[in-house]
Amino acid sequence: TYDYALDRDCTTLSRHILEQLQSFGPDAQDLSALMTRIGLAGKLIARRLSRADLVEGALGFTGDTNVQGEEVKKMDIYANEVFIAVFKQSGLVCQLASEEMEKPYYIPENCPIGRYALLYDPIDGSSNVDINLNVGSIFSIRQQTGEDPDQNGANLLQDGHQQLAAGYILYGPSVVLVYSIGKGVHAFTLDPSLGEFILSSESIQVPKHGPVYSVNEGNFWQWDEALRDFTRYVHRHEGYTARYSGALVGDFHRILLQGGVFIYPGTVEKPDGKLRLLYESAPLAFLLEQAGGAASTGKHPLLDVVPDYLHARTPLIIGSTEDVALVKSFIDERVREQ
Ligand code: P6P
Repeated sequence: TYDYALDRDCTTLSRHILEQLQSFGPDAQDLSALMTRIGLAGKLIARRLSRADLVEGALGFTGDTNVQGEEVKKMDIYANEVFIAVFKQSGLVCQLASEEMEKPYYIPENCPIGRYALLYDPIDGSSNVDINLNVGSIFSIRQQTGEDPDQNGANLLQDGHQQLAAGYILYGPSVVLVYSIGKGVHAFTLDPSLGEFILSSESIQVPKHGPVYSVNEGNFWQWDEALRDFTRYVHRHEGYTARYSGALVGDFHRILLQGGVFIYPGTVEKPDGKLRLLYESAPLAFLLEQAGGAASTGKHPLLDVVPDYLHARTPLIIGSTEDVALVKSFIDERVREQ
């Protein structure tokens, strides 16, 4: 008899990619190799996180600040170095752009021009590391095209539809890698006994509506009136529940699986919101549209936005189509009144 459990345990990331692409051409091989290396980065970071309190020098601050103007944590630097180390000799990636680096990192040696660019947030939600709550890594893979004479990532300023692959690794009770190469959204769970990411959910579809709204209501006083209208609505209507962990990847993963909406709006202090387009919002928007959801800045579809700067921010409203539409209905109502 056919052993489905054994076959499932053999469905690793690389095998799954080749099956998705139904081709074994150079691009398929490249994407499979790229995703396998993303998986290796995830394993290395997961290993560090799982013993962070016990590893001398793993936690705490470096004393520097990053492009966010946030204090840099040692775990941010370690995770950033992991991605560079993993892709250094790949011969696949020429450009690495990260929240932790003002300018992209180039891998000149053994790297034919016009290969791939990796844009990533190595540890998102790192404030959660010290209290052992979930954190994540977010990644986006693009074709490296065009010149970057000033080495500031000018060739990466493209809309989100151009992404070849996108996804995240959620470091939670289990380590889950979720990816899409434009053929649906699929989740893999790290089996520590094998040291492999094994297929756990295929072709994930986000519910059309969900009970969860995920937003930091502590910023209520900083929001536009439209967001306050939405919040008053969900406060007054049953069937909604608030869930917010302060770490984007975990909050997003809940929306992907259970439906609802995650919002990081513009605020008085940060009119364009806090989240970075190219390596936080756009990869998640790519995934969610593949899963039948929606993502908006409040004014435009998120994937249409072309940033003017590598670390550009946008407001983010992302989740079930009906819930994103509800938030937008309050925005549009306020616009009509103006
Ligand atoms: P706030 C973490 O610093 C992060 O970038 C995201 O992971 C998270 O969604 C957001 O910021 C939380 O920001 O302002 O609600 O604390």
